[in-house]
Amino acid sequence: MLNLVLFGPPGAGKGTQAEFLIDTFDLIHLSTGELLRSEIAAGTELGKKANEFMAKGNLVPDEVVIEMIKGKLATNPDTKGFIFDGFPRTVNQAKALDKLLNENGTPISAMLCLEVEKEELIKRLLTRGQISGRVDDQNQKIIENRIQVYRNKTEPIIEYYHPQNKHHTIDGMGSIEEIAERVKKVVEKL
Ligand code: B4P
Repeated sequence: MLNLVLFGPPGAGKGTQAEFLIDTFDLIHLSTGELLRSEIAAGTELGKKANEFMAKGNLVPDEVVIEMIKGKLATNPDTKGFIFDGFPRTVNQAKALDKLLNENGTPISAMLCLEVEKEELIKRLLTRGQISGRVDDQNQKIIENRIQVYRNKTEPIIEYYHPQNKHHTIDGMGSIEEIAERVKKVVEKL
């Protein structure tokens, strides 16, 4: 089973590169951002709670996203593997994910870390904000908060995967196709 963590700051291209990986390697895409946005769109209690955090560019509490992922893993037992996009976002979430996967004997194969300069991240997200209607993409202050939250709470996860030899860095600057080619090369070697 191929279980990939697609990692990087907001706007690094996680969701974008996940599209290529799903087609090439026949994996199931689990994006916590997308799952949370569909809860918001459906007006559920979970969505209402998540929106309070997401609109400000803060992380949704660990227990909410862990429960959500747990449900998705259980409903897809026969897949060739998963792409975890935007999850884990804290060391706590990384530990919880390992626990869930180890119960099934299907650990994380690799963490693919997309590296992109801050100015480029802001440019990409503001551009998306003009068409997507996502409130968290429309305001530079909120975007900068998301990047700061990434540095403080999410980046430490690298220190969790690195000693397990699962951490791979990928240059995330350039065209979407160029980056997809780099990602593919890393995955093919696993
Ligand atoms: P996410 O939905 O994960 O949003 P994201 O970090 O912006 O990444 P995304 O994958 O959507 O964008 P991409 O870089 O592909 O999270 C949103 C919020 O949800 C978080 O802030 C948090 O509040 C909450 N949340 C989600 N998961 C959570 C968790 N586990 N725990 C707690 N809270 C959680 O693309 C960005 C843009 O760049 C796109 O428009 C794309 O077209 C463009 N782009 C991509 N690659 C490009 C390239 N090479 N060149 C030019 N443009 C490019």
